[in-house]
Amino acid sequence: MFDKLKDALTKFARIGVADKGAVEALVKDLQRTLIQADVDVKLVFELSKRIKDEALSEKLPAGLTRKEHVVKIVYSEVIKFLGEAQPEISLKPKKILLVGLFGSGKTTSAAKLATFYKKKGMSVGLIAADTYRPAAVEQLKQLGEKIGVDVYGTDEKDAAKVAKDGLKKLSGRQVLIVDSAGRSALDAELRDELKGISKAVNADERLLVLSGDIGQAAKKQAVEFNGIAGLTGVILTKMDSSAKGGGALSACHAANTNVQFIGTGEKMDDFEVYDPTRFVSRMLGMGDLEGLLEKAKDAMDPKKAQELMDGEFTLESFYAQMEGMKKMGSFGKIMEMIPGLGAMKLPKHMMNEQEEKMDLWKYIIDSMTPEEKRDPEVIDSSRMQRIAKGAGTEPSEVKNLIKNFRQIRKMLKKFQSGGLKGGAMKNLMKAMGGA
Ligand SMILES: Nc1nc2c(ncn2[C@@H]2O[C@H](COP(=O)(O)OP(=O)(O)OP(=O)(O)O)[C@@H](O)[C@H]2O)c(=O)[nH]1
Ligand SMILES: [Mg+2]
Repeated sequence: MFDKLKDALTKFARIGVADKGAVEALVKDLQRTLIQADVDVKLVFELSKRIKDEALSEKLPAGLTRKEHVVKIVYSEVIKFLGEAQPEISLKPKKILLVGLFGSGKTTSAAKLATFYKKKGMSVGLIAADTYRPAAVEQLKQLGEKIGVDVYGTDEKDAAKVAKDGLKKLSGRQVLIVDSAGRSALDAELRDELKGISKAVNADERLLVLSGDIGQAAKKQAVEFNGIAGLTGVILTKMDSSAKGGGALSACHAANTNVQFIGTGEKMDDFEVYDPTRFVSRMLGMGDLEGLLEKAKDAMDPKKAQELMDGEFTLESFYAQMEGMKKMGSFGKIMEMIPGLGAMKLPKHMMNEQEEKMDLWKYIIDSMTPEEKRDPEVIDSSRMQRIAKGAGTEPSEVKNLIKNFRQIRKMLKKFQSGGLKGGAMKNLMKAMGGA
């Protein structure tokens, strides 16, 4: 699902003009991908309508091209749709009860949660209250041993009693996590059992563990389990291996449950707090677009950006550009954040050099005459000697600066005249100028 969404946006970023046809094509791609990810069709159409309406009728905010505007809308609508609330994971002492159907990942998640809180410096205990599946206690004990967390588990068959005894036995721990048994469906037996455990544990957090691969069926389960246990949150597992993760996420959101954690693999560290912005950024393959635009505006002098756009590219504007980029973070990372530009990589050595050598370059440029700054091609070897001396460095460094300058200039020229005219680079420059 994620790759396809990325592809759709990259395709969109590459087209010339973001007109009605282009927006409609993008929305179609989006629809197809979301439906394949098992998102509820009705929700998909609501989402596409909102995107189309906003993208085509809203006035453009200052500083954004139509294309950037559309990408931003897609981005924020998808976040809203998958649940934009950032879960708050408190580090207060607490009791956590995990519930869910067979094989959803409860036991694995119990150990992952234990690892999570242990890393936060809290003492943790695990309680094996799955008295249904024969090997369940042993499974949790093994996991506990691996991560260095005490596990309470016995042969006792009454799950509520196990939970109670375990809480007593491990009572000094700050975080107590109770694993429970699953069934293939939420039948009367499981219902009764969960009610019993719920009462015995009186947990601060009651988390439903859902496998991402069930897609929109997550909604029904979330609603039903909520009715029994009064859920405080959801852990969505197998988000690494499932094409239906998007469907499960949107279903949890539609069921008014908040996804706290996502499981992204079988290892204990394959587990993270669900961060909607980060998740969607990764999914759409464009980093934190809004953050970038904010930062870019602060970092770049609009006049300098305009000079670049007008093709008046001198060593001084080159320097200003580099400095702006440096303020924003690594050059390479910034390129990756712009949809469509990620693929266009600058030579790596160049980015590193440029970041390290900013101060030296400033001295070198300061030692040049206005004529040399405007057109470094006039710099012959005797001028190079003089400039190097003035900057307290070697002529080879001057040469190196000019080489970098030429490379960027060549790239800019290509953008200004070539196939990407009016495209991604222009957007980048415009974003930097903030106008
Ligand atoms: N790829 C992947 N596999 C996972 C993830 N979470 C759990 N699994 C795997 O899913 C399988 C079932 O996990 P369990 O933790 O035993 O599930 P359970 O809900 O405790 O199962 P029962 O106790 O039988 O109800 C195991 O093979 C896990 O390794 C995940 O986030 N990603
Ligand atoms: Mg289990």
